[in-house]
Amino acid sequence: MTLSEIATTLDAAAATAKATSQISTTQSFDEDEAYEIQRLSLEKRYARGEKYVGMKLGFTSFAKMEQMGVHDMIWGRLTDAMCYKSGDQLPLAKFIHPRAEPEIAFLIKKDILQEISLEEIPEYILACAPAIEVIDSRYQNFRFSLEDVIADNCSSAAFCIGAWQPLPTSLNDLAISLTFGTQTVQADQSNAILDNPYLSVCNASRLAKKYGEQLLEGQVILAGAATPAEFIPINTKITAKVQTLGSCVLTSV
Ligand code: OOG
Ligand code: MG
Repeated sequence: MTLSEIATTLDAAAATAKATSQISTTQSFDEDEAYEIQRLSLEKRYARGEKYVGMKLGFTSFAKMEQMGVHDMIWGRLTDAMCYKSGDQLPLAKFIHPRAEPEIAFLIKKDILQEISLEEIPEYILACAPAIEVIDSRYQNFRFSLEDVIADNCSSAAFCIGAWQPLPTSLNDLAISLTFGTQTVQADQSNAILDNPYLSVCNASRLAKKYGEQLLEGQVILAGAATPAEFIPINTKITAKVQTLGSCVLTSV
């Protein structure tokens, strides 16, 4: 298949919520080609009217890398159609085999046009918030190589951001948890995200510059999960909580 044909296959799998087979088992492609497939598949969403609203990072914690058997940071594109408000219902029929992750989101204050340092973050980032990311690999059994998952827009499917909070001096040593109903299904510390979640912003700026993607005022960055992801059961209240930042809720239906 050409890169464009792979993009069409992955876009159709996402749009119809039907899993497709892993690409890398029949055809090899490298990381740059994988990002080109991702770009081409997002073009199809934009052509249907969806808008790019920011970037998500993946595999920024060892727990996530271990869960999925891959060992490098990745990034994907978020669109307005993936965005849910806290308190919304999440219709599971729109997805293949969705999983939830507790995350931290950042709101961009000023266009990020080059790689920024930790010291520059207050100049470019307005606020942060607890978030839920819903990932939904378009590959059967959620199995993929690093190139496969990049091509598949890093499993991006939906996200929900809680109330924005002013940036604290540090985002270290905060408890992060994911709860289904009354049961805590995942919990860790914010340090699980690159030893410092603010480093996700620096890495997003580096990757945006490298791949020519936007990080503009009003757009968002998802830092990457602090814990492994959990399959979402039906009729379940999903809560992501970040100590001092608050929480964010979706209910699966
Ligand atoms: C890839 C997406 C990983 C994260 O936060 O690490 C990700 C996957 O696990 O399917 O979103
Ligand atoms: Mg994630």
